[in-house]
Amino acid sequence: MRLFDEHIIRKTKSLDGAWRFAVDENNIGITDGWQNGLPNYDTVIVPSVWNMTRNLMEYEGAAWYERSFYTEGGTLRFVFGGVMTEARVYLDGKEIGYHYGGFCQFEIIADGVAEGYHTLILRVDNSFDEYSIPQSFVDWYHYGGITRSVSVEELCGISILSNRVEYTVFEKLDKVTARIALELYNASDAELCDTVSAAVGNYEVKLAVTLSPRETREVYTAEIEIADVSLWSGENPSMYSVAISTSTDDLYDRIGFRKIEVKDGKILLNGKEIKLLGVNRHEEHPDFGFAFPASIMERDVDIAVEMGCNALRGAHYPNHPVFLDMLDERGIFFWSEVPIWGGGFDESRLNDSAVIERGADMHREMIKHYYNHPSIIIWGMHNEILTDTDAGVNMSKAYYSLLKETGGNRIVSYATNHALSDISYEYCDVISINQYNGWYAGDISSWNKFVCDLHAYIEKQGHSDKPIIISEFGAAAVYGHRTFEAFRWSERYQAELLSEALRIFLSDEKIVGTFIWQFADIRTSREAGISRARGYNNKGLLNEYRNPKEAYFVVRDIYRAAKNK
Ligand code: ADA
Repeated sequence: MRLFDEHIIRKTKSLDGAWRFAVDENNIGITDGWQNGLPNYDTVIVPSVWNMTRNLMEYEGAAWYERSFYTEGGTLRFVFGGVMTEARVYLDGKEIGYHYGGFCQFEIIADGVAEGYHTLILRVDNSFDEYSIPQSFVDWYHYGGITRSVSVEELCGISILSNRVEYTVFEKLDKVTARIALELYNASDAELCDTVSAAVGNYEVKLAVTLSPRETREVYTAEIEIADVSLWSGENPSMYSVAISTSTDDLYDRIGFRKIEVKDGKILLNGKEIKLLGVNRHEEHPDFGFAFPASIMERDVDIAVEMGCNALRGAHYPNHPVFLDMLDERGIFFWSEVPIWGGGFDESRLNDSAVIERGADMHREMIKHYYNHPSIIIWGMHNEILTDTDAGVNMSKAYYSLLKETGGNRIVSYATNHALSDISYEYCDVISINQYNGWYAGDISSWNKFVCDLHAYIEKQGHSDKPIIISEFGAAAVYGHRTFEAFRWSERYQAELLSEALRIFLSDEKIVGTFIWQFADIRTSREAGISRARGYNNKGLLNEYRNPKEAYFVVRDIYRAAKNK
């Protein structure tokens, strides 16, 4: 699902709605042949998380989904917006695909499908092992299920599987040259020749292609030069339509052109300095989990804008593409990352090539699906891993070059909780610090000294040319705990801490962005919940139902004033 139609010619059909569902607590499904049909089942609505089903709140493990659908047959492409976390997909009893990772779209092609009714079955598993990303110890909830929309498409002839608009903005910012990378697929058993037409706005190019039967190939269009370009920015979120077609297929998308760079210790957007007034947001809601409704996404954006925010960090995983569409349209900057979340990864995990490769795959997938969003100005490679060890350095080095080489025009960073002992700062464009003075360590007045120590440490490490983002800071406040005195867990204390921290950060030349932890309270995992009131991470400016705490209004006044400076 996007905010616009992706196809006009291609026949697509939503598979959202009622599915058969069965929990496989003892993991007997495969041996008992559930891939051929579920023996017993309830009905659930997809997309959703199973945790919202009565008595499954804490269920972790395997569960099965089944649905039948009608097709005119031929080559089918199943599109899964998100399945938490591992998916095995069966069509009429035959396994047609496997995917790992809960937060990115994946697609599976099945050819030679006959006309008529067919059965699609998924085995979904959200349990953890030593190779899981994230590991089981995280500060959010372990939801499971088919969390985003499912659809089936009929492919015909030379089909367009994906696109990536690569571009360069000219020095004078008046012109852009772009070429589109197209992933084409021949959905037939014969060699086919066709002409691909690709247009960005009114600029069109054509490309003749010949593909062998069932071949998938990446091709580039010729360069398109766009004169008098209207660049994308916070104030002017200009977008161009992208329209690609062959004689039998089509794909529509959008692109915004902009130039983001780090220069002289600043972040420059289209040559002009920007400061990021941000907040971290989980795409989670107590009633929907990760199957987050688009209408609430929109409300979240409205609330963030009203608060004076110009940036959001999608902690700690790729957000729904519709949310990114909204940010593109509203000119809000976004930090997107994969769920490599510190806590659970010890050095041996970080050094494990299977973990490193799985993480790299997640980065590649995020780049593939989110490349054209102008709002994403920062790729985050991981959060709070051991970047004060060689294992952390190696992982950062590998992901930094992957994201720089293939991630388009973006800043690459990671969020460290080792501000004064990190040894990986070489492998980021901006140094991003998670720090909780006044909550886990010291009191509110210790921020001043911390910031001085930070500058000194970064200088000693030889990176004083790099700008700094404070990527997390905050305090927990239980919603409604409104008191005269400011003490931990009260709304007043949270407001005072954020106000003092922001006063220091916003007046510091080298700090170019602040991301408050966090937008709204979130349900947290059993492990983390032990030390968290209500089993929630209560550091939200809003509670989980989006009602504001005192800090929301305090931050709103500060951010609005900073924005208008
Ligand atoms: C970490 C982490 C967040 C959250 C936060 C906290 O920095 O990145 O996900 O757990 O701390 O509230 O302690």
